[in-house]
Amino acid sequence: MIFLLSFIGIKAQSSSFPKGDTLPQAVEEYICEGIANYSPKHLSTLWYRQPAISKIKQVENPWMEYALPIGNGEFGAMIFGGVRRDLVQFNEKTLWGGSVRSRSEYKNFGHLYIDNLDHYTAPIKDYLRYLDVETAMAGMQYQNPEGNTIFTREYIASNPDKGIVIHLKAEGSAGLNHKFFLYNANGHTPKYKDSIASFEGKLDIVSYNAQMKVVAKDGEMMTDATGITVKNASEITVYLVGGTNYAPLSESYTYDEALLKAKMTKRLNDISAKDWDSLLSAHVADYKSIYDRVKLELKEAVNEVDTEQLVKDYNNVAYNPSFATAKELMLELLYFNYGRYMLIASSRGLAVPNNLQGIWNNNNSPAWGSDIHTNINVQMNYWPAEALNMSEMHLPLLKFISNQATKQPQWKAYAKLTGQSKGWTIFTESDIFGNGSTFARNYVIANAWYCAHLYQHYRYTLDKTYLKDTALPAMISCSDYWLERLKRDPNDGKWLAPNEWSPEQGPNEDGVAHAQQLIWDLFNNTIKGIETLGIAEAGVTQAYLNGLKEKFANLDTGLATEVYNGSYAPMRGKRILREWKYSDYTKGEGQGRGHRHMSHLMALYPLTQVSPDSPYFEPIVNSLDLRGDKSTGWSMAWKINLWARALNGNRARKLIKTALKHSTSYGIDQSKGGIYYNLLDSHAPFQIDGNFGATAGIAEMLLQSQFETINLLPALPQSWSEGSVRGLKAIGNFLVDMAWRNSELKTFKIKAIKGGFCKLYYKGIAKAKFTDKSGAEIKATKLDDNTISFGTKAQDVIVGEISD
Ligand code: FUC
Repeated sequence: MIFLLSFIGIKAQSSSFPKGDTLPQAVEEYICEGIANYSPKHLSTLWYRQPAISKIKQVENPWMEYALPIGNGEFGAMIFGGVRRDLVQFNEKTLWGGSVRSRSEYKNFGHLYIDNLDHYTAPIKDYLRYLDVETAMAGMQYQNPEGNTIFTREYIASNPDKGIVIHLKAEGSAGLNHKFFLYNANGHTPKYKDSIASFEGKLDIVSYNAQMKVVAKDGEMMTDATGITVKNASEITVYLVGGTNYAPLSESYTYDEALLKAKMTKRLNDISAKDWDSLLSAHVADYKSIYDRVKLELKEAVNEVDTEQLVKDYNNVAYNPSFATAKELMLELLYFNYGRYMLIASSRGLAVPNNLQGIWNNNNSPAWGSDIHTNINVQMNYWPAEALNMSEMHLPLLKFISNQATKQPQWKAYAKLTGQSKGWTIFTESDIFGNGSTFARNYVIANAWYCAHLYQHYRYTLDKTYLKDTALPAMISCSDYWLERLKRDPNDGKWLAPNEWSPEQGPNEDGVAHAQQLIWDLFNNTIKGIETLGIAEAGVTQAYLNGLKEKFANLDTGLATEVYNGSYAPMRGKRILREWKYSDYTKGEGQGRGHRHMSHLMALYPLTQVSPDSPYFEPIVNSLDLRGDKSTGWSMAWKINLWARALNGNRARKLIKTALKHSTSYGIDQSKGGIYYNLLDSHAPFQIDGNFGATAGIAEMLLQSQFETINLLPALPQSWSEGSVRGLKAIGNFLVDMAWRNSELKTFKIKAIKGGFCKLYYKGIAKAKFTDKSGAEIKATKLDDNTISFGTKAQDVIVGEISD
């Protein structure tokens, strides 16, 4: 049973916090015969024929390979679906070890076990485990060996009711016989009383409290010091809540720990006063109010093999630019929707961004502390938020940035530490208490990257209150930092960021492209933000604005080219974008072509500095090509977005094919990027940025609006020949629906949420027929054959039809 022990956590025990609780002794799972025929109720469903810990498919890390995530935005779990012993491994977003003075890590919270008291000797029949991404519901079912009873189990993490609920049911002559108990991953053994289990404790700063209640229909219940036992019930509902006393704005980052227990007790009382049906319907309605805003259809996609088989079949089909099989389309669609699902499940509520694993972690020494990494990772976690019309899911990051930049002291102290008298900054490895580790302390440009997110939310929502209160104060303060820090290049007189780094390679130099492009973006957006509000509202003087504009006009843009003469023959002689101002590509560490970071290509994506008609477009695309395809999970996800911005849909899909390759490592291994069978992205190991990055990339293939023109189907791969999408968001707060056939746009609908000037681009669009929401024909202003515009009022709808 080595595989069982290794999964639940030799590592979980390496915590430095008081021990007391011990992991339950491993038990051997029953042999489960998988369900023969299954057709999921909803197309976007992950499903499996074995529990995560299975006697038949033994893997070293079932959590990473097979367990399925649920979450309510803050509190979540990984579902194993075991029959002999089920495991619901849970987390809460603010349960971090460490303090403002020491390196911190995101922790496992605990385990909820459901042991089966029926002692089966023959195999279980018709086993099924699933995660329905369309309703945010996980489940499992099986038949007992006698074949007289079907057992079902459903799991949700409810946002409206703030907890995890599990519903067990027996249909047939046998009843439910189970024991429920908890494991505290950081401290003392749980207590049990009157069908309620609880544990509490304290890490370095935060205190935590978890409570579980078991309610059974029919049958008998018994509570002892080791758990809650239910015999012969027809239904059981389990309620689980958990939280910490983390408080993002308090000086100590906590609130009074005495209040935490009462808060969790109330939460448990409230949720357990409701029955399963009402909790489920409130949960599904709440989830769908976000998830259903977008719908992607790739014609022919069918969900007819289990998800592990789907990945295998997908990997067995070589990339074909002109054709995708039904299974390939299915996995691509499912992966896209899974990314949306996981953002809703991990990023609602509290002003704390997703860490490297979102909220899901079973390891008390996770890779990189499962921290908040600022040189690509935490940013990528939020790439899908705006374009996929989930603006509110962006807020936990945006509010966190605003709090740290303007209210809490640490990031301002880091500005001083790095030699400036004004502003704020943070380093690459950071946490929820405002700390940055000592790693790469010259990488201070993360502040500007954060500001790009602050302004992006405004560009999509046009929310001026947010611009004034949240975004602009942090952006102006960040601009102050850079206005003071920039130094003049003695050769060309341009303003440069001193001694910066191009993550994560090459020399530290003045004026690396990465930093210059980010400062260009920061100043550009700050100027626009101030002009949008006016200087008085923005709280600056005209002299300040003039000074900012002057520095901006003389800023090194981070865009310069060189001819590649390195060792990769196919690219030799081509013009590429310079990664360093002074060192040539081959003199940096860029001799090799495969570095995972595309730090100097920021200007193409996620930033918006280089457009297809820019002289830097071709060199930047060459640089992208030079970096190659295969890499870590997040790197491939970034390349999907970059190739979409390069307007090369086929290459973007080729990257999707590469990114969805099954990963064969659970440890840190840069050469094993891909996905696990539960479709979690692999760096390796599991890192959620790649999930979110790929989801954003698919949106970027279908719609782009970064230059204030809505570009319809800018990078549609030939192999997605027929399909439709509903509800994508464009900059300027427009909603876009499109349908295409034979890889050509046929119909589209634009809804102007706030009104305003609407410019559309698609090949031959001027020939389209346009109607308004009442069906009456309307006239577009033709700018050229491919570009048209409309003036719109709030809630106006434009429907376009392009005839064959
Ligand atoms: C960045 C990357 C690594 C890894 C780490 C968490 O530093 O360079 O590949 O993703 O973050």
